[in-house]
Amino acid sequence: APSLLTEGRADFPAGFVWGAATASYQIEGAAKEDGRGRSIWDAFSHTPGKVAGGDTGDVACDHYHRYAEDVRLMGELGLHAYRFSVAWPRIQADGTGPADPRGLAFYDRLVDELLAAGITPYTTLYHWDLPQALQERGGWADRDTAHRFAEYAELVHARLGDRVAHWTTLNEPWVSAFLGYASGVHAPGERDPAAAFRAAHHLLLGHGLAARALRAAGAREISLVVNSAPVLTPAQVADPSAPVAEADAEAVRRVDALLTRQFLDPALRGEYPAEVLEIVERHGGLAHLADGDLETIRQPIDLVGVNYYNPCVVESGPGEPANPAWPGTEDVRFCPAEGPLTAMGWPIVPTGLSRLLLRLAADYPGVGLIVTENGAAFDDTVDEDGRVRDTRRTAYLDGHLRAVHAAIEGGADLRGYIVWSLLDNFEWAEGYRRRFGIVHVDFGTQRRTLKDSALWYRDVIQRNGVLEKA
Ligand code: GBH
Repeated sequence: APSLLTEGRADFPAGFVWGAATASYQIEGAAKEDGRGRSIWDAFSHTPGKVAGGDTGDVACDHYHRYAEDVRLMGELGLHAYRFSVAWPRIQADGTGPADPRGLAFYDRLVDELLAAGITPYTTLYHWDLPQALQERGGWADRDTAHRFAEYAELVHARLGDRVAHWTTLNEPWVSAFLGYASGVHAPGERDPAAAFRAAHHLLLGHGLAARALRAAGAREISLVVNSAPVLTPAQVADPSAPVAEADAEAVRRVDALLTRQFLDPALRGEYPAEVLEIVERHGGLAHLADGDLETIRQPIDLVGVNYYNPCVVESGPGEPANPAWPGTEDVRFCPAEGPLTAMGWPIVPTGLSRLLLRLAADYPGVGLIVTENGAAFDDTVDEDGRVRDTRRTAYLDGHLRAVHAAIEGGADLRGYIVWSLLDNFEWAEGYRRRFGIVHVDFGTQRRTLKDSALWYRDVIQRNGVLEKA
């Protein structure tokens, strides 16, 4: 019922997992410490003009040194789970060879600190910081990177697997492939659609090889995290049952195939959608798809992690060139956002999350779902009394939690909700000017301040639900 999305009390099932997330390059800093090699994000952020304000992850939240304080904050919030990623170049400086014990030791300390605080670690193996040495050999556009990734995954699991049960192979392969190699807005900053489709396939292959290796090593729970979104026409954003003209439906199908089905169909069904193969064929061809790849990619996994921020709004646009991040979308118009926006300029549409979760539950039965990222950037400041009054973030989170609740009521097998992000951090091409944290970070002093949304979230976790009013 739509009322569930907007009002009333919503209680979550017993055992529902409440968490917060970060990623290595966005928070750790200590870019040259303990043998850490360079990643594609070090190279990219140090290239003038690539990141707003010339910001880099050299220091970030200095979490590498302040992890114990950060875990204490997590404890204050009562988090059940902390989702973090491992920086591959801390484990293998150039992406190959034996593990560096100093890099492993950092994650070892972090995991022990979490467990001592009663917080369950959710470990992501790849959140975009590829060793630069592998990029110089082609990066994800080269097939070998998939094999290197599986070896790296085994090294991390060998050290942490006795204490970490929850393993994610990749965060958002669509972003790695299409913002990294097609639009060039992210590292490595290439603009080559054929390379982007090869990267997408090799990321999937890396996922399959790593999932197989993790399973053989005894990993308890394995997941793939995707950035997915419902693809809607402008009319459908306001009214889910609005009629859709056939030309618009075709635009919607193509964008959805590229965004979601390109990744989940191979991973969960062992096949690419026909419309994706047809687009790949026109962008460099299919020679990189080897016999047996789809069997490797389709490994039994336990969960799909869903990162949701906003719907993707498109309609038919005869004569439109392809969006650079979306090769194959000629004749599609990507519609500008309307209504209330976050500081990223992203529209706030909580119903998009319930639609998305119910759709994934229906199309990919038999795999659990977990929201691994959801959150919003606003221009937060610390008031004189030391408070951060981020009421819009609380309202955003409240609305999206109601959407998650509605999806559970609708039958989706939803295991938990992980907010993006624990901390204000290095927001990729936007640098530090965009703040997603429920904890404010003063990047001059590294002082952390719980925002009002963090205090609200603590109460949500404690009562396992949201009240009548946020
Ligand atoms: C996530 O990615 C990341 O996992 C996280 O590290 C990051 O900090 C967080 O979200 C906030 O940005 O239509 O071509 O312009 C963001 C997912 C998917 C959001 C693509 C922007 C627009 C693509 N992104 N989306 S396009």
